[in-house]
Amino acid sequence: MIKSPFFLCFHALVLTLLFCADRAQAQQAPDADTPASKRRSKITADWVDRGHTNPHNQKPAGKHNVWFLKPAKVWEEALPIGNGKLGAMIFGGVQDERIQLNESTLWDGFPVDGNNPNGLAALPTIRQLIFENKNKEAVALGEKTLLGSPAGVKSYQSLGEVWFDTPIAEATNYRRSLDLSTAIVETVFESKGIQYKRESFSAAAENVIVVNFTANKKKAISFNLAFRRAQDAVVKADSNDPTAILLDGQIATKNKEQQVAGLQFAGYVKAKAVGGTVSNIGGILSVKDADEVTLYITGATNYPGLRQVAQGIYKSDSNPAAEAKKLASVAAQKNYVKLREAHIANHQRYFNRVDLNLGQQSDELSLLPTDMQLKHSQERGEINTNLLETYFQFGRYLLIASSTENNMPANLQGMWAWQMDPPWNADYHTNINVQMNYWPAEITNLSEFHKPLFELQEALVKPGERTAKTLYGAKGWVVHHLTDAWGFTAPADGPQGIWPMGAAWLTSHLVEHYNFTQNKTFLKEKAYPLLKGAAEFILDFMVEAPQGTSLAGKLVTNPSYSPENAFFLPDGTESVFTYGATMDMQIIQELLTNCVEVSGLLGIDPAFRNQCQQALFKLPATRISTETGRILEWAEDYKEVEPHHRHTSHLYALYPGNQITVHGTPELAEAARKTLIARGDDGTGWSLAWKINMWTRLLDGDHAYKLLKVLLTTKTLPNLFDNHPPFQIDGNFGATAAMAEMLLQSQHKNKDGAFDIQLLPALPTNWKNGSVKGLVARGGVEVAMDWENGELKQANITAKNGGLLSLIYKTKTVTLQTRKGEVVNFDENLNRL
Ligand code: FUC
Repeated sequence: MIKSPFFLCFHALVLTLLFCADRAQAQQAPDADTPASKRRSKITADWVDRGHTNPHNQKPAGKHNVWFLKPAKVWEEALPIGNGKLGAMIFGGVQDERIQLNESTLWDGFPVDGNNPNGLAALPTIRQLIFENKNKEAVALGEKTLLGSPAGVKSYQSLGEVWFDTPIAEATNYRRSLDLSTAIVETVFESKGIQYKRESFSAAAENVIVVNFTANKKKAISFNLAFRRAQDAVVKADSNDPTAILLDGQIATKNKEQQVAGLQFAGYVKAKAVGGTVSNIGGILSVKDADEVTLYITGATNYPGLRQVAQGIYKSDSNPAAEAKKLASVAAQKNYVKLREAHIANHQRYFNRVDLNLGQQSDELSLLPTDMQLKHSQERGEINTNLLETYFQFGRYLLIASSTENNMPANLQGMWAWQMDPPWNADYHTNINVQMNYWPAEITNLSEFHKPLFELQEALVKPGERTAKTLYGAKGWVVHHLTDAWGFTAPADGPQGIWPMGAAWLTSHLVEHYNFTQNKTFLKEKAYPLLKGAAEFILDFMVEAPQGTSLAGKLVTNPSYSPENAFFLPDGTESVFTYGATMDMQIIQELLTNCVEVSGLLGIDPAFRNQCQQALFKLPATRISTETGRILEWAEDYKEVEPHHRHTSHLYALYPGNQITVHGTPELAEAARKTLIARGDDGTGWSLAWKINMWTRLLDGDHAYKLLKVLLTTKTLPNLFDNHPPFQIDGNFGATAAMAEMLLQSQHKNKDGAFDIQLLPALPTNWKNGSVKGLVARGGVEVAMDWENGELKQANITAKNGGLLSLIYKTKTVTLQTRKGEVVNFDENLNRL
């Protein structure tokens, strides 16, 4: 059944409309409660429907799958694959398949100098107005003089979509699944007695998406395939290759001179068939009567890469169409089975490092497809452990798929976005979101995947130095609350964007990378220059709070802002601008302490170390409100406009920072607890994930688990993507990190300089029996352990770097010297075995 291009386009339009309608539905509230008496039978009924009537629809092999018994109707049900550069969402359609594509460098825009030239002159007045409580005037002047132009970034965009129509109208025994341990999406079904199978994966080595079609009968595979993109591209046949089509485009964004200045991009699909025919007439790729087909889907842009951007090079002279074609052609020459095996081996090198078992599960529930498991979890208000393990591993899977070395960091949607202008441009938000993406990187043994975040920092240094100088007359580099692929560092989006703390926060990730890996070369060559530059800015930016203010004589930030909450001034008006917001001071405390420690460790820069040390003496401490007993969010005890605000910025020192700990600073920890209670147990996806980490740091595993349940049952989409709403990936990463920290923490350095490694510090009562292997503690220590009835049974510690080891379980502590690579086993009382 060959269809015309017009038919395909029309068909695509109809499906898009259906898709939009379904999207609206997908945001609706979960199903109503089911009475307890009916629960079991309903689960069983689902199970019987699913399993016993046919052999195909059984739980897929592999320990952790995200799987369904029907094709995706909406994007949020599709399954993500990616290699850090090329990603796709696989819908698993039978008659109509949709594969939505992303290339991680495809950003609208180009580099702009958005720094407002009036900032520096106005800064002293803005500061004075803030210190005098004339916040309204300060905001008005700040908006005029500090906000950048353009006041925002352009968007990350979808590369396009591959659609195909098949003559298969109906299918039975349908199943689609993403096996997290192979990173392969499989779609299987039967039609007219023929069994069909499609496998899709994104191979990292070849940078290609491979889709392999097989059937258990010869000549059974026919389809027509088209490329689509909503704008800025044309689709054509490859005139030199009858088995391939090309999507060729350039983002139509224009520069000041009205010339088109957007990135060039290309997509390419090549089909290789066994038996049958392949043709590419009119930009439609047609496969007829094949025994087996493999598609090689590629994409490329002329974005040069973050390393080049760091050197001020913003375009490469590559030809994306030629590059995409080359990638597909090279991959097509490889043997499919070998290519597949190499892909699995590469993925498992990282993925298999960690194994998590949370004990007994309800067999009935764990046999169900993911969407049904989620539905039953919502009804029962309890999550079966199989789903939790899968959710944890899904977070790791997503990091491997969206953040590979020498590629872009994971953005607000990782790398998966179907729109031309996704929510918040799918950019890099630096006031929580991009940092949260990387919280699981070290502790869940994916340290390599942290690196794109460091490359982003390097790309922001030069533009960040310009912004620091132009707006604040300061040395060093600054980043405000968001950035993009082009080195955007100016304040954006409104007064809340005048928050010059992005660089300072980002650099904490460099030190954490060192803490976990103990890589001194990295510390010296990569981390320290970035840290120093961020600190130089802060030292120049801070001012002494004048007499009459509550932080008189202390060094503070001004203007300052506590992302993203507003407060009431004493006269009842609302404001966001202030001085010395608690979060700023906590981030600065950490940054300057890091500079002192790192320069000391490296034995360099004594003068700068001393400067940081002097500033540290003059920083205000985190304070507790005498009225509420909570951590003060601002220098003054203002009332917040939104008491349940999603950001918990003033608890930075609890997580991801480490200045507040239960044993080291018990009063602050108690105030942090009260703050969390006041903020409430609800929130958007990432907000819940942050709070789960905070409850975990307060060593309250049950409260953390309570919020994890809220996250899974109210802010998780059918494909397990986090729902802000809408989809935003940070919540996935944040919750994965928190689950790891329930089992292992190491943020506290003891007086001998070793990190205290706490085993099972916040184990929820519910996780009675279990085991984990491959988690990593600071100091470069790999941990495996088992527990039973909520008690440690044994622990197995690999000291990858050797040195002093400090192990804590409940009230027991052991310290011992280890050799590099030494493995030490402990029993339930921390006695060596
Ligand atoms: C922060 C949050 C928003 C959203 C955006 C991408 O500004 O406050 O909720 O997550 O980032």
